[in-house]
Amino acid sequence: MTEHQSMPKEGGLDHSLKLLKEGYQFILNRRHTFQSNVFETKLLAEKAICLTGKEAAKVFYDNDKFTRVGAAPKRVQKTLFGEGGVQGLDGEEHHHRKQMFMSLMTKDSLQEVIELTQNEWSEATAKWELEADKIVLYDEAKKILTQVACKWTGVPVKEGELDQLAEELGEMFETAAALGPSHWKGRRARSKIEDWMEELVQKVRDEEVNPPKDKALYTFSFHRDLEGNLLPKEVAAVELINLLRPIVAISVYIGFTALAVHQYPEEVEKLKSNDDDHLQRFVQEVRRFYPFFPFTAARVRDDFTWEGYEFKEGTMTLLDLYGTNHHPEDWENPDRFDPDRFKTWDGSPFDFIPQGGGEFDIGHRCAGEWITIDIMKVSLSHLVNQMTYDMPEQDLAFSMTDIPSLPKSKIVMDHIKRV
Ligand code: HEM
Ligand code: MYR
Repeated sequence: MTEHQSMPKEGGLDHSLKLLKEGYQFILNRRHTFQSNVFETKLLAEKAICLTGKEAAKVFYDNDKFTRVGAAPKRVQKTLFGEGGVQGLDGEEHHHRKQMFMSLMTKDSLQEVIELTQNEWSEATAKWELEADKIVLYDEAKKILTQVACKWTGVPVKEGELDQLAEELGEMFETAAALGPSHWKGRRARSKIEDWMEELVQKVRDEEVNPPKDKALYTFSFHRDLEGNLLPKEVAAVELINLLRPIVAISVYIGFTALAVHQYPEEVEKLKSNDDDHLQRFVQEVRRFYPFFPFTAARVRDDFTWEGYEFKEGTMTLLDLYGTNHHPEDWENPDRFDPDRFKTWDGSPFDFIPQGGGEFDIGHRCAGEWITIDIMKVSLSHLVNQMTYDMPEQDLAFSMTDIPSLPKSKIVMDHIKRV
């Protein structure tokens, strides 16, 4: 039997502001200080356990040990997640709802996302070549992906409303860790988009709007829960937004992809043949290397002991996603950008977790991970092989403390031409 030992603990009343100030480095800094992959701190006025690394991730994704009910802070629900969505469910209810998402991820449906993305990139590049002195790639990517997301889900949007929608979907994830006026901007964006989406779900149910039956707008509007009831329209709206918002969030990864293309020309050479393995490895390394989703949260389901440490029922627990992707126990030279490391990666669901770990169906691993990888590959291939451009003098530094992070300039490009 393992001896109980006391968990390394950060003293003091509350460290929420430090978390905001230190961003992606909050858990990492304390891992160094305590020389431990487990420690206790205080966040949002309650005791919180922080975990990092592959072994800790295995425990975090054990459904018998952790629950998601009541795990996401209210302010994150009001901006990023919404209320009543799949992120906060457990057990059978979660499995059934998650199935609603995963059933969209068929081969044909993913192929459709790839083709939509290719078309939007081609149209946009043609327009930039003709009309734009320069572009801000991140802002353009949000528009491209808003089109992709709406077409793929069957959500109708008028041409003139697209830019505004791209901005508002962006605000939901851009403000997820913000305070003050920015936080309120995120709340307003969510509340407006939810109203619009609820109305749309109602119209689909009333057959005033008739999307194709295989589109998410249709399947989510008519999804039935385990008791055979339609979802409240508020919840169906939250789940549809759980498709639109994160597809647009891939713009952050597109920004980092363009940065990597700029910073690692020797790696880019390998992409010129458009070989799928090389594109895949480059994209995986972008998702591992650059900071995006910092950590995820759950609560201890029932008391348990792990490695001698006691986890008490109800305790808020954070798993460091960024830190796990860079953990020196699991990665060689973790701070080196090296796509070839994925040649020999064993595919573990616990050490490479930019979009969460564990299983898709019964766990909370990101439902959109395959879409993300496909959209990134198409975008990378387009940047390298379907267009030429210059990157004028700009500030490409990205912060390790701002969540979400992005190169400061948001990637300015000029002299754009189609190839
Ligand atoms: C969950 C990251 C894109 C849909 C998650 C989680 C993370 C994540 C960290 C939570 C994992 C956990 O709590 O254990 C990301 C990142 C993305 C992205 C960094 C890049 C932009 C997408 C896309 C979609 C999507 C494109 C949909 C098309 C979801 C859904 C969940 C989720 C529905 C909830 C899953 C559940 O609770 O069971 N994502 N995601 N995400 N993601 Fe993503
Ligand atoms: C998405 O829109 O779902 C995908 C990307 C969002 C990244 C947002 C980064 C801030 C996350 C705050 C973390 C709070 C977790 C409890």
